[in-house]
Amino acid sequence: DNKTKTILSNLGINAINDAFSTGSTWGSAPGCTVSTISSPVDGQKIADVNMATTACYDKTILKATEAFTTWRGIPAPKRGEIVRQIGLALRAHKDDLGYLVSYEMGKSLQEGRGEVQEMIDICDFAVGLSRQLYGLTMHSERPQHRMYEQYHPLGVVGIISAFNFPVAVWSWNAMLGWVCGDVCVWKPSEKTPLTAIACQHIVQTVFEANSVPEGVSCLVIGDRSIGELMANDTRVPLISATGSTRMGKAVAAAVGARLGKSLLELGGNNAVIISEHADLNIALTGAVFGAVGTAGQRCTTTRRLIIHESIYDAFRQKLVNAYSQLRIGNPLNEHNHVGPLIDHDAVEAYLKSITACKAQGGKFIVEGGVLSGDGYESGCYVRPCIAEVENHYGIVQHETFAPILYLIKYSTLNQAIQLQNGVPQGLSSAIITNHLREAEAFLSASGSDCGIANVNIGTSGAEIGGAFGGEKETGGGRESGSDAWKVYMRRQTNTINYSTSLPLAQGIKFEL
Ligand code: UN1
Repeated sequence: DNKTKTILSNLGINAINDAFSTGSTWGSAPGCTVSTISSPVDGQKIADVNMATTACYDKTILKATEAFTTWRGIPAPKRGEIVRQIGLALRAHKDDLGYLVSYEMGKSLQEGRGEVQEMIDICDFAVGLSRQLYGLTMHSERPQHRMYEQYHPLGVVGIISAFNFPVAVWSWNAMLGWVCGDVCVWKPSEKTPLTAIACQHIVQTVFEANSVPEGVSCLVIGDRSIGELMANDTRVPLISATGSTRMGKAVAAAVGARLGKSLLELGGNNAVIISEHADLNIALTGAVFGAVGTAGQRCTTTRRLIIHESIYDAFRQKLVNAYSQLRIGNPLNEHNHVGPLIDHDAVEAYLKSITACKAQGGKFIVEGGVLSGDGYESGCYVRPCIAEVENHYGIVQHETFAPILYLIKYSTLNQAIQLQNGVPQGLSSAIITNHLREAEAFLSASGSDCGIANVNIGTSGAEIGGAFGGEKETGGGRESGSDAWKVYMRRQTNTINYSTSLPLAQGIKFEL
């Protein structure tokens, strides 16, 4: 579309088919296969991009490794200053980049801009952090000895990101990695290379102005074969991967086999418990945004509502009414609530899950289906739907990345918590209640087993200041805020003897 062309030229992007970039150098190699990217919004082709080969990957890693020796020597607050400038550049390009995210990925324009806002927020966070990479000091058991710990840069961070947050999740990793003194090699989802290319350009303008060496920010456009190369590569000490549990298990096995570090943010199966003490207006808006926002394609999307029996029928009716008012259509039109799924495979998976749900006993109270006709030409628009189910159904235990919401009834809070925890995933969770005891029980050690547990807020839309991630099949990683930065550094314990003798620890005597 024309707007996309204008935006690309605003960003100084002439060619968008290169398979890799190490900064100002962009390139491809003989043997690159071509992948055609089209928008789920209107089905129009956006670009043909080259997919990186092993040779492209190797070039990138070599440059990154070389750049690390310079970058790690720049004081952290100086690296933070450069990240501050990236935040300014993102502010300047917020509308353009937000539009590209929306057009390439299909989320609403507000959410596209919101995603860029998350990037700006993490830049600000990283700037502050660049002066706060604190280690502890300890009291040595030996006289005239000093003990402390310091955090050093780790090296090359491999970032594998997913299509659903095509730019924000990369930025959580890259901005923190950069202030920590690491260099980053990013493999974006092969479904959303354009927004990644745009980010690399924005960063590169700032890096060039600050004479940052080639290789500190690298991009490799490729499929899972590139992810596999990274996971097995001992030159990449940390792999941060976002995506399906299946992908995460493969990455963890490969990285683990070489005793590398991995940071995994995988599937969720997030539930909201709606208590009989809930403010039902908060419950309704939270549940509907959580379930249909981003067309159900957030890791934090609300997939299950666990509703108290005394309000079940009334709340079900409210949901049905709310769903009948949803406007499904072009996400660039801010009037619409729900945009398309990412591609036809996602539509297939959505349809299969609906069929499976029915076969397993699910009863649909809002029917699903694929939309066709005017405005729906891409074939990626589907109806958000709702089914009454039981928690143990195979399909309910599984994360389908689509707007299918499951309703489950409960009678006691303990039972609700068991249902909430009774899935393989453990990312986000919420309770809507005005009852202090219920809220605290939900947040206690015997409450939610998820990485994120909210009260009177839905499951999605976390702020960057907290550590983001989850337990069980969600992979255990934490990125973004709090002390998530520690995984991007190596910790070193230092003991210094300034006495004139050599006392040994644990009182051991050894005389020559
Ligand atoms: C994701 O879906 O991978 O909490 C990230 C949220 C967003 C990030 C989601 N801030 O919904």
